[in-house]
Amino acid sequence: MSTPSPHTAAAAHTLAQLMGAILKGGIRVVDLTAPLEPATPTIQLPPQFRPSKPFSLEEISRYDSRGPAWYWNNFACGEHTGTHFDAPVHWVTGKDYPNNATHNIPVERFIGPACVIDVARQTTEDPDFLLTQAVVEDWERRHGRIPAHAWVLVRTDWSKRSGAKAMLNIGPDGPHSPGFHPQCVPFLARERDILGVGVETIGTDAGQAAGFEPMFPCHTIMHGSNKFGLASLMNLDQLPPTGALVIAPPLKIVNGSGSPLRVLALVPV
Ligand code: 23J
Ligand code: MN
Repeated sequence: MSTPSPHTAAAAHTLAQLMGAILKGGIRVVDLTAPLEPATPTIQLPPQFRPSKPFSLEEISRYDSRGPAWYWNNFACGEHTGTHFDAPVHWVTGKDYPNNATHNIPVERFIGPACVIDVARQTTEDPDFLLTQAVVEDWERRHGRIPAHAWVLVRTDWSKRSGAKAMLNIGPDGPHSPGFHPQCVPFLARERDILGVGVETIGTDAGQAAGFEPMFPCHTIMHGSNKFGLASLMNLDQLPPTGALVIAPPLKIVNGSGSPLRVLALVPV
């Protein structure tokens, strides 16, 4: 081994301090992941489009004749099931970026500071509420400018709705759930150069976004800007507006468009 540089020593100190704070309680680890089970709601697209499989478990053995000392399952689900990551290659607008899939995105881009924008009051009053640039700029006047390489997490309290029916909130004209105003997405992606957005709803776009111009603007413009999405997050009410660090690495599926994942936030106490 070569002689450690002063930089290495400083970095080792930083990591030791981080671990110490996690163990002693100075930093709390908050799980932003929803339970993944057959009841986990999946996105409902208009009927002309092919649907995604819900989550299922199939027991291989459980300490029995099929495997006397071990328990394990096969599982099946679409890549975009439950708490999941959207890679740029998921959308046609992001298909030509290099390193745009789950296996080849540079791993540093899975970790970033969280800017948490609370619009729970607005979404309680209006399930079709759309986050606008004006609301983001008002947040910035109170909490500072969104830095580059940040995760922008939108708190709607949607994850407190229990069951697929309340989450999807489907009416005669399709689903009703909050999302992004088409004009806000280029602001976040290009003027703020964020890593991506995270939401509590089943997808990053509003329930009614199939009919927006452009169609599904968050997917179209975020992935068209080589940015990511995180959907079906929970516990955003446990995060401060700034100061938390979010870790969100998807499974290394070769040529994956996304994957279910565990999302953790490190929060100063
Ligand atoms: C496919 C088509 C439309 C949408 C989605 C997937 C998602 O929300 C997703 O999970 O990426 S809106
Ligand atoms: Mn998705």
